[in-house]
Amino acid sequence: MKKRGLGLVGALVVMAFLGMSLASAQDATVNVELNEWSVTPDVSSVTAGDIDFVATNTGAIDHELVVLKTDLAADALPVADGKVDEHGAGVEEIGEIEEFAAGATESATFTLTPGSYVLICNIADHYEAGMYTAFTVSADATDATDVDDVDDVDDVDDVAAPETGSVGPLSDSEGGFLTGILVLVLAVLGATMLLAGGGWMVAGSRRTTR
Ligand SMILES: [Cu+2]
Repeated sequence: MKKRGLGLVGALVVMAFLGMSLASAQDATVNVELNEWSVTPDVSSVTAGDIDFVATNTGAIDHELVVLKTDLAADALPVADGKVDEHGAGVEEIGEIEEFAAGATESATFTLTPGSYVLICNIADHYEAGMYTAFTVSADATDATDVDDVDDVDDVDDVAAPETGSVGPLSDSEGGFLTGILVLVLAVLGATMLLAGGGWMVAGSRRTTR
């Protein structure tokens, strides 16, 4: 009985891990609550892919959901006549669920690439009243541990350059970019050494750079 119980626990653990890896894969669903005056997704980040946005208007008046890709801070988007300029400098409109009635739920699927996003309601004056939130899309080739690594890079940036203030999303992309460059340089270096017949030097360089 004990052994069978352990086997069952083991199977459940394996199933839990499988479920977690499936959940972290692309094609996620993001449930977003819209009301006066906030935009509240149930997750603040997803991995890149086709993302189903399910927006529920829990407020008393019409609202909409606009997905913007931007490195600007969520509260610093360009505004004209009470509305965010969805095609303004540094802003790219990815998709929109047109305004819909209080109490209703609307959904749409948008293909999101890695980067920083802001979710807003762009009915006149609603953005400035507070209907916005930052949203992050990470690379789909990474798993949960890689996301942690990106956070670590962000922390290092914050410590090294406190003057830059709260530019978290920017730091993430900068960190990923620098890491990519580093990996590329190491790969080219390694290939060059192998071609030169100095395979032992690659092992040496790995030891010193890691
Ligand atoms: Cu609104």
